[in-house]
Amino acid sequence: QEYTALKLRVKEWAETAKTKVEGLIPDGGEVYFVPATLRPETMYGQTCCFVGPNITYGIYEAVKGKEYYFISDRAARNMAYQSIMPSWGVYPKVAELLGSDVVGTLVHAPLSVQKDGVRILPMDSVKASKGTGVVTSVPSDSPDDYATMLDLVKKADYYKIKKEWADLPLLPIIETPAYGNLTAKFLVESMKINSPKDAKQLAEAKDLAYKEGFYKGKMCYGEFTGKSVEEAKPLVRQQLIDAGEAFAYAEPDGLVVSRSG
Ligand code: ZZB
Repeated sequence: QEYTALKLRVKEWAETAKTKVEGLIPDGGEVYFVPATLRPETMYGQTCCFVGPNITYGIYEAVKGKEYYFISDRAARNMAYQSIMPSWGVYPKVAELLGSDVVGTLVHAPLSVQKDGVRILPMDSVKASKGTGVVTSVPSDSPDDYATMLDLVKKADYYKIKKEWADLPLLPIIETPAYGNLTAKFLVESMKINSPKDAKQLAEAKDLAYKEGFYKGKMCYGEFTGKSVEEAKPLVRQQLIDAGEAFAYAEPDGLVVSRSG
């Protein structure tokens, strides 16, 4: 799997995170949350970024004294063998935090219409074993994100978040013949998905959204408006990479199995 790893720069830490990070990042150093995405063309519509509240994350030094990535241990290790970390096979960990420690942190999300930044929010279905364990949220086009957003808004107190961190307008980014320009909302409603825990139905909705979006979708927002998603995807990706706001990250699936077998 070739992902686009996006760099969401920390603007303001949540209280718990601030205490744990204090003194560990040098002056002039920036920390980035790094979600792995297969949909760079949807980045305009980011409304928040998810972490698993019970997952343990690290902050790793990626550019000496300058760039620090908030990701899973597993992702840091993989990155160390993809020339993303400063030296081959090495991934210096400067801090360890729980997902719940960083909920409420404000980050800058590249390309997002939320120019003042988006919040780090909890998502129980984030897998520690996939991508970087950090997931950027595009509720207009990702059924999982849309279902989670509804739940966060409905039970903001239970999740210990401010309702307005999750309750943001959906941005139409991609027009499709079958589902209109808010694919995730359309699918979640028409399939009567009531909770982010409806894993089976959400997986089905995700599959439908991917196919319709990729093969029939047309951009209706941003610089590539009018182009097909198939054309726009690599263009947006390259633009982010050229701006230093993203990098390629590959998931080495199957490697471990074949080595031990
Ligand atoms: C933004 C985005 C916008 C995504 C969209 C999807 C969609 P896949 O297909 O199963 O490989 N993701 C990444 N890492 C994790 C994780 N650790 N746990 C849970 N979800 C994760 O899934 C790749 C997508 O799953 C990624 O792309 C990411 O969400 C999420 F409009 O990033 B995506 C129809 C999907 N639309």
